[in-house]
Amino acid sequence: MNADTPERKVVDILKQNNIDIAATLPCDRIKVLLLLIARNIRTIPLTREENGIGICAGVYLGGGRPVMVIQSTGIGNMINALCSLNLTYDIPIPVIASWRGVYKESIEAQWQLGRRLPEILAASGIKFTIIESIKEIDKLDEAIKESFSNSHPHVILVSPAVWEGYACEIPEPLEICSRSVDLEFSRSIKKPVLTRYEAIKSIVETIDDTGDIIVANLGIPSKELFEIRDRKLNFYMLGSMGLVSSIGLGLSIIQKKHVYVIDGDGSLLMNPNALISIGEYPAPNLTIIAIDNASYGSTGNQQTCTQSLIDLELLAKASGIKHTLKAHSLDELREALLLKAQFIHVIVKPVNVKCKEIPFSANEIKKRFMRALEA
Ligand SMILES: Cc1ncc(C[n+]2csc(CCOP(=O)(O)OP(=O)(O)O)c2C)c(N)n1
Repeated sequence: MNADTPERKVVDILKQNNIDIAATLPCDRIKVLLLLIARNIRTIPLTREENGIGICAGVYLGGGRPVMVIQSTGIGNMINALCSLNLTYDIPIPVIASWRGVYKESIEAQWQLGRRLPEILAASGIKFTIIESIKEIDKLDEAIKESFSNSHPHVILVSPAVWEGYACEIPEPLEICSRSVDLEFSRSIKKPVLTRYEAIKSIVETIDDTGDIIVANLGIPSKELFEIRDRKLNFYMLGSMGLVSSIGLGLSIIQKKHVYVIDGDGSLLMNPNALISIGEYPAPNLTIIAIDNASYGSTGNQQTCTQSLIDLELLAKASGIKHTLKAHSLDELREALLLKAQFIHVIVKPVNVKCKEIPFSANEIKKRFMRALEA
């Protein structure tokens, strides 16, 4: 590949900035860039951009320097996560977005969001930089540095004009091999006896108190964990429903410590894509504990479809997660935790224990957690 192509310059800038993980989802205009990034930087392919925000937040919290490389339409899938995670906790993420809808755009579906993106980002309080041509490529370096030094997201909208006129290697189509699916699954789900509080207490009592990480889901699970045992290696989610397992994945990719994620049925059903990334990147130090009370417990126990339709363990298996277990009792849960199963489906009653509020700001939760990881 020509050494002076815009794509090469982008990869050089990423390397100069010590970027160690790139979370990507394709756009036709950056297919050559994506190929080059995959050859040079550890790449996590995404199935939905919002998950990249969770994974990259976990990577950053664990001491890494992530970047996202996506199509600008994906920003429409990320706004809540950017605001409720990155802006709330002060977590940086440079997002290189192939800016569609404006320059020589023939796809009508790109126009509406694409043209409005600068206003949408400005109104959301998200910093952004526009790069219109290769002459402005140094702005990418400045934006990456700005994101990390000020601990907030920075979107870099890169016009397709940047890549125009250079002779580039076109990616070869993949060779698709034959494959088989061997999945036999039959489980009985008993009437629940445990509560979420009892399950979380058992998790805290079973794991390594001084060495293991717990990432707890938003709402009552975080408050219950705080009430049972507050520790510096607890990361409490205050928002970003559906992203807790993605954050756990990011942490486990960059960290050696074991990461236990307390997720919920409502949250997993909001974002089952998280399981697909975990299936694709099986980290030996990640355990997802799906506490299934068949309801949106934190908002008043409205029923979810795990009661009637979906088995979360099967969903995990179908997503490529191999070592899964179900737990109805404290003994079963303890055993599954000691086995460090990748996914534990815990059947509980919809009971919320009244707990005090977590007295820390998001920034305090983040700083305390990151300091504990550095120690
Ligand atoms: C995008 C979004 N939609 C809705 C909510 C409101 N909300 C907060 S917690 C929650 C329920 C979470 O349910 P689940 O994951 O099953 O966990 P549980 O509270 O039952 O432990 C909901 C709907 C939200 N925070 N974000």
